[in-house]
Amino acid sequence: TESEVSKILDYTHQHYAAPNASYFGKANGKNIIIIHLESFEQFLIGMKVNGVEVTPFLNKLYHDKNTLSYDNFFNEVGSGRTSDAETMLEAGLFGLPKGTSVFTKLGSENTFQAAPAILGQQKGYSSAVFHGNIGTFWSRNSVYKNMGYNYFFDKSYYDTNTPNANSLNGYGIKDKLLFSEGAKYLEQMQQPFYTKFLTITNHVRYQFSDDDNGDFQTTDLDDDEINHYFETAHYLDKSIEEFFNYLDATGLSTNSMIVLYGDHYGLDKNSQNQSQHKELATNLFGQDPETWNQFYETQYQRVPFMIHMDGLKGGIKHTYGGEIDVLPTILHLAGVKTKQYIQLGTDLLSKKHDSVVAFRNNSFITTNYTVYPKESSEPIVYENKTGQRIPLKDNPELAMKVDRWQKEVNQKLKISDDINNKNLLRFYTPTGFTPVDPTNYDYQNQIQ
Ligand code: GP9
Ligand code: MN
Repeated sequence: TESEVSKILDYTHQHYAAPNASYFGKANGKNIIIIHLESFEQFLIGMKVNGVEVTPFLNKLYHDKNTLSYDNFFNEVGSGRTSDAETMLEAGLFGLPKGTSVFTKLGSENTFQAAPAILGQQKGYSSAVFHGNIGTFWSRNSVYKNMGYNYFFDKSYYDTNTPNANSLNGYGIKDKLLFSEGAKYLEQMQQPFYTKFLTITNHVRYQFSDDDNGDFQTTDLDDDEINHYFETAHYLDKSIEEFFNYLDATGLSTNSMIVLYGDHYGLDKNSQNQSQHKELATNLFGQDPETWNQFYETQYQRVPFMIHMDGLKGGIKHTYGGEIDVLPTILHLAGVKTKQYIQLGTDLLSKKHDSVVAFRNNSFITTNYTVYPKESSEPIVYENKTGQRIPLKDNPELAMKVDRWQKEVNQKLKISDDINNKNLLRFYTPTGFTPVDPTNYDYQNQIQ
């Protein structure tokens, strides 16, 4: 109700991180192109297999002088996976705690004040999502209407009858086709546009056909899923390169800001319930298997986050942050103030950025520590630098800090759950914002 909303507004005002003046509005009036890198983990950046880079194009982009890159950026998804990453990106709210997704459980009914509507109303942006799967997956065809997306180009919009015979995998058309076919629609969009390309080929099972990857030779580990992961990641990298070539050729790259992020882990548990990250770390990166524990699993929740734009002052930033922080970061770059919106992250470029990264199971990571909530006795705390466990009983000062961080994390997740579960945004309309009317949109998607 209204009184719950006013408490939440107290919270967001207290936690508000004002934009950094040297970045605010730097992308004013530019197109915004989001590239959602399916299941793409940070360790792939710079990695070589058999002497060859897995993702040569993204590696170059990562080091480009016009790219802001982050190496301590974490995925914060729960069971909603891709759709949770989208909820954070578009609405600045977390996914749900367990077993379900905001998109499928609530998104078709709930009120959002999301990126496409904000940018559309405040800066005249048109908006679209491009995705190779059918429109009903994760209920996207109805959620996007509530978020104010003008267009949703799902699988049915792309011509799969191309010379590229292997155009499909289990979850939809392959990424090269998504970008090359998507370009037909992108070209016709009114500028500036806010668009999102959801890639899919690098999705678990990592199905792949050999003819796409030239000479790339993958690893030879016992777990074939890991071997295939590098192949589809390599393919994804190529598809991004082709898309960038297209953006350069059409001149779109000079008036666009391109944002890339990995949505969540790609390696997880294999059938024996062994950690694939452990397999990777011990077989390829030389870690002693005896040392493996939850601390390392959490370190492997890093995913890339990059912002590329002509004239942007780039560099590799070590700031700790996560997916919840993307929305205010992008809006501030676009020259949109965010104080009146209920968004739970903070601008990564702000001097007031909150670097405590909350995970959906209430564990968290800070610049120096990785923490798991107390179950019976004390919280489990590791030092990031050494991976050593720090007993809190000898360290009352740290114990107090951990306690404070944990309360903050719990509170933030609880506020997000209340907003989502009780559909609280219907009781609040930010100044200058017009509630979205989903009946304004008709996507003509493939529905089965
Ligand atoms: C399906 C795709 C995959 O359309 O977004 O979703 P995921 O399994 O990663 O949540
Ligand atoms: Mn995903």
